[in-house]
Amino acid sequence: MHAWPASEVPALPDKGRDLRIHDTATDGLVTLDPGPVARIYVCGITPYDATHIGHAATYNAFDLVQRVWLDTKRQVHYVQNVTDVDDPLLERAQRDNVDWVALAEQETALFREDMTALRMLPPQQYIGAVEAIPGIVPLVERLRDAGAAYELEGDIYFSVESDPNFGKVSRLDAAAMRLLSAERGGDPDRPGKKNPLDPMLWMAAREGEPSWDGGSLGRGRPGWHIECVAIALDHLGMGFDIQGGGSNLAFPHHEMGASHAQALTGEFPMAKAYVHAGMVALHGEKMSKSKGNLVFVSTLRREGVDPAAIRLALLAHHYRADWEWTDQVLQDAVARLDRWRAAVSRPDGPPAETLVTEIREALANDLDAPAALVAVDRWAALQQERGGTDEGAPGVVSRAVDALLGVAL
Ligand code: 5CA
Ligand code: ZN
Repeated sequence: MHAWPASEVPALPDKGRDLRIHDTATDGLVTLDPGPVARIYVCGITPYDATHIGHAATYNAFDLVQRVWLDTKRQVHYVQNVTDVDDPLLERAQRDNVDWVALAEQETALFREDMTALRMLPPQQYIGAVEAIPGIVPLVERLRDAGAAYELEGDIYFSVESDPNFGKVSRLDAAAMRLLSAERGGDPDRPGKKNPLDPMLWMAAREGEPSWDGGSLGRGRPGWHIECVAIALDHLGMGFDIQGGGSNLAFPHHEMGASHAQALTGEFPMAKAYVHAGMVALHGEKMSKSKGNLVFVSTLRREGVDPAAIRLALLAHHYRADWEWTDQVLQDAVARLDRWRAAVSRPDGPPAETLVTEIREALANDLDAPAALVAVDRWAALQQERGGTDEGAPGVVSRAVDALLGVAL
């Protein structure tokens, strides 16, 4: 499917620093050395509702990753999926008595608009699960033929015991895994499974549900984790630099994905770093489509909130932190945007070179966007209090804020 238009990224003088980022699998900071083309896979939305602030915060983190890489004068190969067939989407369509395809298309279109408004860089490949099915079927067949998968009443399950590295991405104990499996789309209590954690690779066609030709698997639809593995391996290959998503994807989604890939290729890990963003809450609870405690990006836009202010509100929180959306968070961002815009509206100002270095260093240090904002605040305060004589400094600041933080002043 098509992605969304790219906003221009101004080139800055010299080069930024290499990215050091937290990897869930080693629970430590790693300095990535991506080569001339950095490769990143970010898990996309399940399009049954509009983009909320939690989604936007997660995509903001991985947008910063790309901006840091681009600033090191590398190219970025970015792939994102759309989970355009899955239980929650079908359930929502049935609840609202709408066609599931139309619902997915409508919400994906809204997501593209939101991403464009927020100046998130688009992926080079934006791939729906449905369009990936012809590539998924042979992978499931291979897993089955290699003994890493088994059949249960027509459904095909992956056997986690086939993978010696199972557990190394999320590093959770068996009890925690079992709990999260039940919460996050698994079926640990289904009788007949070899291991309660085994995830489905291929679900045999159910009455009244969409299904596709699965070759020797029979008609059905793909499991969630194999969808992302098939798309990532097809477009990026093994050993790409980052797989990203919110922290709720570490287990089971990214754990199972790494296992599927290990069973298919004999290699581990699929991604050099597993990077996870914190969860955004509203009224004390994680924002989630299933709970309905949501603030939508599109609602704020409709109310006339400047998308640059939304972006600044996201950037004010470290990507790994869990944080709470409040009116105050937005008001602070609006005020900050006003201050910054006033500061860059003059032709000259305080020197900007140090500021560019500070933003670069903050982001290279595990995407410390809050520190980058504080550095810009300092420059803006100086400009307001004393001004400066460096001609063109405000332009340098504008370009740096645009290129590195995705905020158009
Ligand atoms: N389609 C799958 C990934 S393949 C999925 O998780 N879709 S989603 O629509 O539920 O979530 C999209 C992304 O937003 C995921 O990375 C998820 O971890 C992240 N996300 C969901 N809720 C929040 C939240 N409250 N705060 C931060 N990130 C969130
Ligand atoms: Zn995914």
